Formats: sequence, C-alpha cells, structure tokens
Amino acid sequence: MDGNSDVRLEEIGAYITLEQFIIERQEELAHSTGAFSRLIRDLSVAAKIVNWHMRRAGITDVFGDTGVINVQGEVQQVMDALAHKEFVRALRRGGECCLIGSEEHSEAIPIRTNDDGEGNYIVLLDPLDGSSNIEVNVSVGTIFSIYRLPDGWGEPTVEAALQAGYRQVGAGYIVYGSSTILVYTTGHGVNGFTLDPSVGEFLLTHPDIRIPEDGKMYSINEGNYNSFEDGLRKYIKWIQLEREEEGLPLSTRYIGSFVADFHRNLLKGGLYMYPATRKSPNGKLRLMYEANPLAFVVEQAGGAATNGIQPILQLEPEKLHQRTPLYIGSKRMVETAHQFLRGDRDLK
Ligand code: AHM
Ligand code: MG
Repeated sequence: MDGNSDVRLEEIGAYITLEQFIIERQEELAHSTGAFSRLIRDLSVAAKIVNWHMRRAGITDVFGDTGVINVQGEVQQVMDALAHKEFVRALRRGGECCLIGSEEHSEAIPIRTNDDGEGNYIVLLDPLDGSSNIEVNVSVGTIFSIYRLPDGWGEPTVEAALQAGYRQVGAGYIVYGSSTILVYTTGHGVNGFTLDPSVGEFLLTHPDIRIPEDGKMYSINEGNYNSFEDGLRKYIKWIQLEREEEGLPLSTRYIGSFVADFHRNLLKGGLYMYPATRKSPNGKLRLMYEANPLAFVVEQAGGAATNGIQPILQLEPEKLHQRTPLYIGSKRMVETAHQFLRGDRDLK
C-alpha cells in the first residue's frame, strides 16, 4: 500500500458495520431485548441476497414479467417476485416477525415460528420498488415499515398491521444503485450504510442524515400535468419561473423509481410529489409500505411528508394496499407547495 492510501484510510477512520451499529444503539429502543436488532439484521441479509440477484441481472434470466397481475393490477416482474420471496424467507427464518404485508401479496402473511412462540414485529414492505426500471439498469429499491404487534393482541391479522404511521418503530429503504445503500430510522435520527461487496457488510457511510430545509430539485411525473388540481399546476408554473432572486427556476429530476428519487432528495434537498390524477384519483403510491416508511425517515431527517393536506404519519389506514397522494421532501418546499394547493399563493 502506498503512502497516499494510508492517509485516505486514516481519514475514513474505523469501519462500523450495520451489525455493530445496531448493537451499540440497542438501548435507545423501548423494551429492548435484541429482537428488533435481529429483525434489522434479517432485512439486511435479504437485501444482500436481492442485491446479488440484481447485480447478475441480464446474465441470469431475471428480466421480464411473470405473467401474473398483482393486487395493484400491475404486471408482476420476475424480480418483484424474487425480492418478495427473499424478504419473506429471511423474516420467516429470523423468527422476530409475526406478520408480513407485501406489495406483491394480496393478503397479509402470518408467520408461524418455532416453539419460542411468535415474533412481535409486523413488517410491511415493497420488496422491489420501481421494478419496471430494472431492465434498463436504472436504480430500484426496497422499502420497509416496522410496527409492534399491539400488546395483548391474539392471532396476528391484517387489522394489527393497520396502524397509523406515527406508530412505526422502525422504517427504511435500500437503494440498489451505483452502490447499494441501506438507510433506516428507529426514531432516533437517520443513518445510511453502504454495502461493501468485497466483504459483504453494510458499513456506516452516512451517519445522522439531515435533509436540507430547501432544495433546488422537484420530482413529479409532469406527463400527468393536465390532470393535476389547479393549485398544483400553479405551483409547477411558479417553480419554472425565471426569477433568479427567488432561486427559480428549480430543476426537474424524475427517475420513476420512488426510492431513488427520494434518496437523492434526502441527501441534496428536493421535493417528490405523486398527487391525485384522473387515472389514480387517490394517488399511486401505497400508504402502508411506501409513503409511511419514507415519511418516518424524512421527518427524522428534518423534512416533511403530507398528502397535500395532512401529515402522512397521522393518516389512519383502512386497507393494507391503500393509496395516498404524496408530497415528501425538504420542509420549506412542502410548505410552499401547500400554500399553492390551499390557494393562499399565486404566481405573481
Ligand atoms: P411500483 O411500486 O409498482 O414499482 O410503483 C411505484 C413507482 C414509483 O417507484 C415511481 O415513483 C412511480 O411508481 C412512477 O410512476 P409513474 O410511471 O406513474 O410516474
Ligand atoms: Mg413501489
């Protein structure tokens, strides 16, 4: 190793693996017994396996669809099914989870464990978000939301999972991008871990992530512009004004992979919007395993997430697969969007 490499290593300091980090932070968690730590470990193991499949996509035959239409009425991709299977397998084997809700399965999946009884955690997930992007080498992700089974609850059923977002005890996502990064929160800040493929460990690379108060980028499918409500159309026109003194115009960045758009906005500042449209009158994204977990992450990082009126985390869910309009990202950007949506602000 030459002198320069030594210097670089010193700058980076000691490596902290996800597992070490979880153990060190365990006492922050209420009723900490180590079970939650094991649950995060199980999710990270599944993430590594999915990552492995993803990195070989194209070499192995995992592109294309399965021919199945999922509960969302969308064509299931082979990788969707594969990711779902790996996460369910890891959670089942881990023993800390009693119920799984997945975008790729119409019903909640109860998990029976061995003689030790059942785990106490409910995990809701989108195993592979943005999967239509895989074939063209664009980043995709996994999103997860964690609740405790309410005290005294008997058989874990879907009703146990229908808790408002503010009751989450953990949430996070994995982006399979130029590198693979796992970001999560337990309500004590947000931390990010990059997978080092040579040693197969997630290493702490993004401690205590804070989202900038304001941003220069907005993410929305502007192809739907004509079906947006009036206030939103005005907001978008305002964003595009040539007014240097107000920091305008902003830049559009829309990958079409929610996790990837969200991750960029989290690090750089920005606003992701998926509003109600004529085609999707309740928005497109799912409350329980897309909006809620990333709302928890963004709030913990100092940002905001709403449905255009109320904070996402306050919404009382009715169904596992329900959809919600979503405005999520830098706090000031969400506030400005709201002013336009309420009609309190105009283009002038
Ligand atoms: P998915 O969960 O079926 O992959 O759908 C969610 C995805 C998001 O990742 C992305 O932001 C959005 O749908 C894109 O939708 P559209 O093509 O309508 O802009
Ligand atoms: Mg999704």
